[in-house]
Amino acid sequence: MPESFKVNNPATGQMIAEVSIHSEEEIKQSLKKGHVSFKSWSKINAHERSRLLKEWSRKIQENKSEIAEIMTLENGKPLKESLGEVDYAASYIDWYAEEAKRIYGRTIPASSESKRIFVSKQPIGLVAAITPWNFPAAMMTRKAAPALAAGCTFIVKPAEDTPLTAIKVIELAHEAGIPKDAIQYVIGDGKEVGDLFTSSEYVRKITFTGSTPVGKSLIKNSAETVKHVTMELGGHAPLIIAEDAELDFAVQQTIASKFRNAGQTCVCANRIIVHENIIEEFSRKLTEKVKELKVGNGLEEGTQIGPIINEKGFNKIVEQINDALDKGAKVLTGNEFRASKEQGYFFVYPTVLQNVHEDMKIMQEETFGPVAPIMSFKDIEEAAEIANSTPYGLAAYFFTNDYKIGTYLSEHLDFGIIGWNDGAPSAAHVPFGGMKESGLGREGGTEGIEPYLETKFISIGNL
Ligand code: TXE
Repeated sequence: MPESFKVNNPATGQMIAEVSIHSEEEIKQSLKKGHVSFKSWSKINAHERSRLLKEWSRKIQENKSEIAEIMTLENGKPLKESLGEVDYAASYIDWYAEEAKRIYGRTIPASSESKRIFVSKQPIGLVAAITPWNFPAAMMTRKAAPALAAGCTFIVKPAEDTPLTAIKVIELAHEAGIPKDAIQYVIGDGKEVGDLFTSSEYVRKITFTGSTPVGKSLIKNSAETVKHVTMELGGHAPLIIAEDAELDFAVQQTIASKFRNAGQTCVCANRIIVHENIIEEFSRKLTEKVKELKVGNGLEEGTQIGPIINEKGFNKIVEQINDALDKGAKVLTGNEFRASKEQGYFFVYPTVLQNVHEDMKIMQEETFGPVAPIMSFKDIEEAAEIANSTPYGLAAYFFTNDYKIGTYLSEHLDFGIIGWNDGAPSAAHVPFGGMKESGLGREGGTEGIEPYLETKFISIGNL
């Protein structure tokens, strides 16, 4: 195993830092520390845990510009989006700082006068998280905040492409007064660290955001020691435009959903499904707006589309576009690239494809790039069928002011997140997560703290 790896700026390919990799022994030590620290952290009263979380959030806000700049340097997203992500990341800490004080038990009426039955909630123990590079701060705080709020201790392995943001945010947690061993990070290869996490006797829960195949292997490995799991995996969001939709609004929301983070989000609209009577007008309006999007280095003023994170991501996008073109798709704009394998940067210009059909890879596999494929439907039943036709079930969007169509789609789309006239429904106070192969469990909202709690019932007899 190499002793360090390089973190590169995906907009230029230049190295911005070299990060030391933790040895197997160091990782095992960190897991032990997290386990030992659970005994003291879980005993700290909820109001004090809440206060420490609020202080962490305050420190993140205080260092907002620095964190955002680090994020843009290692992830490539436009600085404005990075600043937005810092707020989003802090909002999970704020939300769970309050939820810490609302972990309630229950009293169950007993079947005999001499008995009392209580139900209590208690933290499950050390939580190990593996996070992706697309939201390097928020994907971590969305897990760390409810874990710490519940009284669990937390250890994270950030993605190899973007460890710097996570390191900075965790340093701020320590500065805020959260004990060093209660929230830790380890740096290393995904598979190697993942195996140490899943095989560790100290870890009681694995929480993961990333690709579906890796999620499946983590679930399998976690079964050995029956760990709790929360999985936020890939998505392939449909976005349906009904015949009556307000087209300008729908176009604006489609762009916001599809092209944020250069299309590298698990909830971004990947399959644009438009009523046949309006497909020409919608496609024209969308294409006009997409042509205006500015591609470039995320640190430059006005950039809206940054680079693709790495060569692997770039190759997958190009392969999907080529497969669609081979099978008859038509390019309305885009299908242009600025990439250098030697220098290590990969830009994909925002692309709109028409004449798309379901047997193209782009309609079946998560794209993770700024490509909007458009296909048509005749009636709303067909639209729902197309939408449900992949193994994914994370987010789905539709645009209509017809309450019957809206109600039908809300009830028939097999997705954990539904945006009805809303291209950006995610927030700290709502339950985020997928059905089918998009995952297990929910993060955010009141639901998001449950996975960090055990339920215990206490029966008192002979009273
Ligand atoms: O994902 P990986 P990659 C999807 C998206 C993207 C594709 C590949 O379609 O194009 O996945 O991206 C760690 N055991 N999503 O390669 O490999 C890895 O170190 C344990 C959707 O980046 O899943 C990193 O920390 N961990 C997604 C994290 O898993 C392992 C976000 C994600 O990497 C591991 C990212 C292993 N065997 C990609 N192998 C979303 N849901 O938003 C890797 N990792």
